[in-house]
Amino acid sequence: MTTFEVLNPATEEVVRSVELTSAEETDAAIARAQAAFPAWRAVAPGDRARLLRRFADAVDADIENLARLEVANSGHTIGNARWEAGNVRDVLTYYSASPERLSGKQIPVPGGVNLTFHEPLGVVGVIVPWNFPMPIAGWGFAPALAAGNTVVLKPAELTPLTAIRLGELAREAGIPEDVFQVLPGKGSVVGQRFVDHPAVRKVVFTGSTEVGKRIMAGCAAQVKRVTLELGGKNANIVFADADLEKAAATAPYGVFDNAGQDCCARSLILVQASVYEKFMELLEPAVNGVVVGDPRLEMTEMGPLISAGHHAKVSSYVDDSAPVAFRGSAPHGPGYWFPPTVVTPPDLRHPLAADEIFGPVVAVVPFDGEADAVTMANHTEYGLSGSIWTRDVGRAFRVARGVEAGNLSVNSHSSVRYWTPFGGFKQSGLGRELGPDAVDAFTEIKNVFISTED
Ligand code: TAP
Repeated sequence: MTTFEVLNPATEEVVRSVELTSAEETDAAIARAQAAFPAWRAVAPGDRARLLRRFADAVDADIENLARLEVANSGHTIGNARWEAGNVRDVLTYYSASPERLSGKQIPVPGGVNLTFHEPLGVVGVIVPWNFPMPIAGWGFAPALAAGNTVVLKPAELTPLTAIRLGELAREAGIPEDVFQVLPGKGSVVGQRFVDHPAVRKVVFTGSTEVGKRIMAGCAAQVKRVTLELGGKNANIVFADADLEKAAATAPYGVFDNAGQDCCARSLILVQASVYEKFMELLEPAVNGVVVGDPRLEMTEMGPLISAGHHAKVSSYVDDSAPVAFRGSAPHGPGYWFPPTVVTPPDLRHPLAADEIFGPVVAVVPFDGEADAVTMANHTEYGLSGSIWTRDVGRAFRVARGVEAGNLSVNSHSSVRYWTPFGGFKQSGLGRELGPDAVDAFTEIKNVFISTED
């Protein structure tokens, strides 16, 4: 049995050693999930709903523990980590309403009665990245379980601790052991078995676009269902008529939250040229005001990066030749610290303006008019989220409809609300999570015709 030492990214100390699941153990877990499927799908809708609500209650009672685990494992600020645990509870509660509402249609046809049914798929494999270990797990397993599927879940190798705890809480709540299994391990081993094993009927993947493409290609061999939530290079468009003070004060939080390790991070700020200088003057104190430090402290707004390897990757973008406008501060000493950094690349082809850096680095580039802003926001293979700052309602709608991205916010940086659909255009993904229709993505529609003729 191989093990992995989970490190605290704020201190570089070992938090815990976790056993890694092998390919054989993954196959055995998938076989157990497959065997558990007939009984789970047969649980009466009201009982399945009750079990999910009990699971939500167990998460609610454990929020402080889950949050502290995430602070230690991922370096998330304690405030964020509490929100993330609460999000798992809320998503479970929201989808606990689904089993009793999973109705089909009665469609008028000649010669009989026609009904549609939403049938569960079977075993669903959920592959989770390290940047939001709790919420991204919940967005997959909650609707999948609600629809009557069994679930095998692979957390990221770096961040397995809260997923393991959620598995324990599910069992405490009465969800049968083989209905929801958490399998810590390597993507190339456990994740790959989810793709290759024929009993896994759907893969829900969140992570890099590069790995996502390989997962999609692998799933094609069995026409396996797949949902992909991938990267983003999201524009925050600030028009001259906006509330500039508010736009500048909030821009750092739109990108530096979770140390920029967020696929929805607004890491490209497009500012109308006529107010560019003024915006930069307002942005500098806002960036300096971001409190970076010990993520256990209530006042902290930004913690460390996840790992030494990721720190090296982010650092490679900000060498001595990088066009740095100004930087905030970060602690020295142990931990993968990186200060909030504002850069001004000359054009959108520059890697600072084009790549998903996935760290606290934001590029600011001027634009001339509304049409330029839309063209520039769309100048990327990604299309996940974005923000539009303007006081002109017509412009807000025109630009929101013009930007090729799945999740846009006007005069705000909000992307994720569990009531509303979340997902990407272009190479940011395939399919949608959350919102009222997410359960449908974990079912197949079956059509049944019953003849009424003599
Ligand atoms: P990925 O390598 O894409 O990892 C995401 C998940 O996929 C992890 O659980 C990983 O397992 C697993 N995985 C890796 N290779 C696999 C395979 N062949 N088959 C099945 N599963 C596999 O992302 P990362 O290394 O965590 O981060 C790299 C970059 O991806 C980041 O710098 C960032 O740009 C981007 N990223 C985007 C997002 C979102 S939300 N869009 C989230 C995280 C990262 P292991 O943990 O064992 O590698």
